[in-house]
Amino acid sequence: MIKAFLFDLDGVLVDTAVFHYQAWRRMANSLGFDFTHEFNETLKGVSRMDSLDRILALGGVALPDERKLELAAQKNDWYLELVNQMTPDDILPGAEAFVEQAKRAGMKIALGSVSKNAPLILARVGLTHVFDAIIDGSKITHSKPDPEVFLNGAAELNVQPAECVVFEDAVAGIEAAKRGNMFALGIGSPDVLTEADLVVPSLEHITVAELLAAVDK
Ligand code: B16
Ligand code: MG
Repeated sequence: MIKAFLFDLDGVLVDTAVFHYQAWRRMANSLGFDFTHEFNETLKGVSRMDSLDRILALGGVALPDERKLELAAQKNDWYLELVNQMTPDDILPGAEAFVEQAKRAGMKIALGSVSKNAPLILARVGLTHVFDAIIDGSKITHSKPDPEVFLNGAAELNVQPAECVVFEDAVAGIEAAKRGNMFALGIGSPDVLTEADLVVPSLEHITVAELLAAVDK
């Protein structure tokens, strides 16, 4: 029986992926190269330092660790300039209504994000209070596709992994959910999220009752 919903943040509740893309591009441009929206897709759910390594590898740039830490800090400053302009209007369509529906249905709710900025983002959009547990980048050692973030969420909610549904927009996040033995609801395209148990375009397109019926099938 499903007892808990574990929500990814970026791409499920808010669209911070566009801000990550702008800030990482600004950094790549400062080093003399660029990258595409398609490449940005592969960074979703990937931690800050792992994202930096992937971008530098794409640009063929090798740097000492000290310089990499400086670049990551610079990117984060640029990213935060954008995050600090967020308001409750930046919650993705259907997300808040769905979470409220879930709470009324008695579900426990956790956040499972590898972002170290997750608490700030939740505060900006006014969603902090809906969560029974918040697992963010400061509480994990492995980014998605490792299941750690979701397993920690289940443990903090005191439920078994098989009693959880994970809501994810990233390929790495779906893999993390499946490796954690959880039902994976993909938010996006079935052509991209091929390993998800079910895919919907957004949380506007499914109700809690429809989701629980699909899990039971
Ligand atoms: P930060 P999620 C992830 O958030 C993003 O998808 C990914 O692009 C980002 O690099 C990562 O957080 C780390 O974010 O730099 O803020 O610590 O999808 O797990 O909510
Ligand atoms: Mg995401």
